[in-house]
Amino acid sequence: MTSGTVLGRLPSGPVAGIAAGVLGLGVAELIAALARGTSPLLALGDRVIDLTPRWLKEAAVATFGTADKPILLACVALVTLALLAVAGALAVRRPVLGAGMFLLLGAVDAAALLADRAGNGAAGIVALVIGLVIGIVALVLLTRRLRGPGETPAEAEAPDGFDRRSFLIAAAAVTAVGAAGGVGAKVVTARRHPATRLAIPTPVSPAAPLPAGVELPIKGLTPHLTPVDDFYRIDIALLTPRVDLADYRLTIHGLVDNPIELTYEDLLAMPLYERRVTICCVSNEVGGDLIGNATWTGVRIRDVLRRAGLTQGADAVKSTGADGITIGTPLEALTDGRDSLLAIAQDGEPLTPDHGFPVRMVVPGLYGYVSATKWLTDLEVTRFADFRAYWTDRGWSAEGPIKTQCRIDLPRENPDAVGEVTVAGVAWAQHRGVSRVEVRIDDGPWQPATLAAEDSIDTWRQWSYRWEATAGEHRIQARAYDRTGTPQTGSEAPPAPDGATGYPTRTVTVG
Ligand SMILES: Nc1nc2c(c(=O)[nH]1)N[C@H]1C(S)=C(S)[C@@H](COP(=O)(O)O)O[C@H]1N2
Ligand SMILES: [Mo]
Repeated sequence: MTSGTVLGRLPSGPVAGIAAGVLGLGVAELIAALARGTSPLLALGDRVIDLTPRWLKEAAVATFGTADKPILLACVALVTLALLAVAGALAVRRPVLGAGMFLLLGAVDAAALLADRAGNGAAGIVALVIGLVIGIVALVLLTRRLRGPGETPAEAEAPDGFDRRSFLIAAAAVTAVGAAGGVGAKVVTARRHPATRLAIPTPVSPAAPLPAGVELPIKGLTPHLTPVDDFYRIDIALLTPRVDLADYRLTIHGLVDNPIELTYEDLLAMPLYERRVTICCVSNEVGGDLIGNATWTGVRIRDVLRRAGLTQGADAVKSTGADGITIGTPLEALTDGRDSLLAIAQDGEPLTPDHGFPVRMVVPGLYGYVSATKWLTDLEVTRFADFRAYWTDRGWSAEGPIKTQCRIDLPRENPDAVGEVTVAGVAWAQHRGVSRVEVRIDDGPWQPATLAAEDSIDTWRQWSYRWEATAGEHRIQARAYDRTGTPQTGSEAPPAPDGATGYPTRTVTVG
């Protein structure tokens, strides 16, 4: 047993624990995927998100932005690996303890699967149990090689017959089978998404042609339209709900004359509207990138509500997503004439799973957490006084109109020479419209920026400013005005409870 590799020096017990655990998890993931069950690993991650306190969530989004989920998953994976290693170390002397720890980990995961609201938790649990049995058998078999005849760990005493090389090969093989199961599970779920085979009917009301000049000819400036792949993603669902179109139903009920239930085909058969709308997250810090502009196609929410027939007294719609979220939206924003949509397409293609397939809400002028429900399954016409929603339960305000705001995107780096420097960015005040943007350098006077052509009052607007830069360090600030003539506020506030304020600021050193 004189393997000189790094692997060779790893303690065998933990190696056996990790190998057996990876095998069990891989098998469980694969079976869950094949049985259309909830992924045991993602269910665990989802539960962790649910139980994470708000301050920590905010810190995670602030620090890692939209990478918060991969990082959370990596943490869950690391903790799991560490616990598997401990189980392996225990199993060398006392197989029962090792197996017991596997069972304990399995029980925690089973609890997470039971709490799963989005998918098929039962099939996930069956898969988990099978994976658990296989993992425990592998753990016992692998660690048996490490025990001497009299229950003494082989490593310490190198008893006859212990061959570390063949042990490591066995452990590596077991790990590889588990990893293959995990990859297989990914492939199976990725192939299942049906959206690519769907065709979106031609809208009765297409989006207006893009006005000339919405795009300023400036290299490196944020494009007017955000490609789907670059579109920010914020939700509580680590486990992206996979909604089967055959089973999909949208229920509209509450304070209505006739509750209705619509299938996906029912929605496609209604008049479709296509609109460009910039949506934005209330968690967006000043200068942040949790905002994007897309072309959405869908049914007008007011058309659906009219079909159901509104009765007196309602002031809100409570919507529910397949991930279990509840969101409260002022009824007025859905009926006052703006194009609030039950969107089925983004940029002409069916919604992607990440952005709410098959149906999501898009409401011009309101932050996502009070309006942009993804994987929408239920609309209840109600009163704000009669319900609580997911985020308002967590301290965010019940109403969330988007605040007038702007962002400085250029210059991205310190200008290397004095003279003309292009300062540019985007500004938004959805459903009021942006009328003016100003820039100031080093607390000097506010100077007007050049605005790109307005697409609509529901979309952001690019702006630019030519700055005669002098050598040294400078502070650039910008502010936007909405069409009522009101400038954004300069007083600084954090995202909670209803959206960050303050001037975007960039400090650069010239020369
Ligand atoms: N079902 C569901 N819908 C949701 C959320 C969610 O967690 N679950 N998050 C909301 C929030 S906070 C925002 S900002 C937008 C983000 O939409 P996007 O991920 O498509 O950019 O979705 C909203 N809709
Ligand atoms: Mo959000």
